[in-house]
Amino acid sequence: EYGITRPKGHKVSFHYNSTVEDMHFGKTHPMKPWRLTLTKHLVLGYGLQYAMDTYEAVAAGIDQVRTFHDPDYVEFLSQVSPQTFDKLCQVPRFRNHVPAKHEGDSVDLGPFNLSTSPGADCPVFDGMSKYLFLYTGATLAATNQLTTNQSDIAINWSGGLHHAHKSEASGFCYINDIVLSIIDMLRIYPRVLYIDIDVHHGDGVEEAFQRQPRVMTLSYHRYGPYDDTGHKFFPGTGDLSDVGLKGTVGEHFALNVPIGSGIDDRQYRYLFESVTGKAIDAFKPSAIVLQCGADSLGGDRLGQFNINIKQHGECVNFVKKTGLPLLILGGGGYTARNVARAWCHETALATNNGAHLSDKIPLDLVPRPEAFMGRAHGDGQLFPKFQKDHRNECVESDLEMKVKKLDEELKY
Ligand code: ZLM
Ligand code: CA
Ligand code: ZN
Repeated sequence: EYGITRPKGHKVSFHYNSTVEDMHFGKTHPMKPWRLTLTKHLVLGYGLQYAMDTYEAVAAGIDQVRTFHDPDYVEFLSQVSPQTFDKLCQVPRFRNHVPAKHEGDSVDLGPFNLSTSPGADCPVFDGMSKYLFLYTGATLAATNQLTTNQSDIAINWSGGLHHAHKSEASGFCYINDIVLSIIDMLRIYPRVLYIDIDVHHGDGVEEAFQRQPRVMTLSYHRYGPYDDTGHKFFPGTGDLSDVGLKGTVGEHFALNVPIGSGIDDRQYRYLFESVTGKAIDAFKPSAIVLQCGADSLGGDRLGQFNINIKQHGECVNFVKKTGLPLLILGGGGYTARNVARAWCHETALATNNGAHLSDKIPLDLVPRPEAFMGRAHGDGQLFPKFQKDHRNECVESDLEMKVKKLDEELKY
């Protein structure tokens, strides 16, 4: 009825474990794993499970996580809970990792930038250890499907946590599943291109590969001296001039596309297709990792762009058209229903040769139809038009200048 087909010779695998849905970062913390429940409900409602192979994720092993992260940090993460936090903080080798206190810090930070204060970006919560190793396990299983040639596209919406550093949590991210995946891919693929359409700069991934010419990182993000509230937009890095670590072989293998607030569909498409197209031509990747953070959508609680779900999906389509092995990951996304809409649509694009799902959500087949009914919840539409709530700061001449600068960067 909804035109779900399984194209011959094109395999998509979907990696997930429902246990991640039950996690709570804190009462008003913006990161809501519940968005993954909504995504799953839409995916099942549209029958997309028949168009791909679904795999139940298992937790990553400690040794796998150590291929990038500091062993002390991994050990801490594997043992931490609200009950064990204070005790672990007394262990001398963990105490060494408490960050220096800065003036104006609103919360007390413990080792590795973790905290039990409810106001922290990276709180310690019940079941956290399980959650972290599960989303990482899902990304590594998805990666394995690609590297062993068993899937053409592999999806993990619970992954894509691009801010985590070697021995520090940052910006709602604890284990950098993306870095672990790319490290694994480098055993098989000569070159890996990482593309990041989350509204935040993919700083953790860029930093991890800043000396690695076999990995090119390309992030599109909100960037500017100050945001609406007079603060720097998180994490405050990713300027146009940031092109990898100067004086190392990694120089020229990081690209950043800083963007002002309120960018619209047409402008975003112009930037994305010009820069991504040129990057693919110049770098000739053997595989691509696409982080699809949905906080770049209009109406996001934390984002400041005005792009609609169809344009967000066009980025997936554009990358898919290369025909290269493709790992699709989630990331940010703080208006839960829209995250679910975008990721369901993108799951369909991955499986279905660019055919769009019906705008009418099959409410009779969705487990909790009320979640998508009524005016406040989008009137049963998959592609509601977002009201433009951010002033468009982007001017054409400036976008052209950025494309030109990045094009020159790609000539190295
Ligand atoms: N304070 N609660 C994107 C990561 C964005 C750093 C300012 C903490 C929040 C935010 C936390 C419940 C991805 C910063 C913020 C408040 C220092 C950020 C807890 C609201 C709350 O209500 C909140 C009390 C919290 C955090 C808002 N944090 C908004 N923006 C950013 C991190 C992650 O999407 O890229 C990938 C998943 N942090 O701006 C502060 C500077 C900590
Ligand atoms: Ca980004
Ligand atoms: Zn984000």
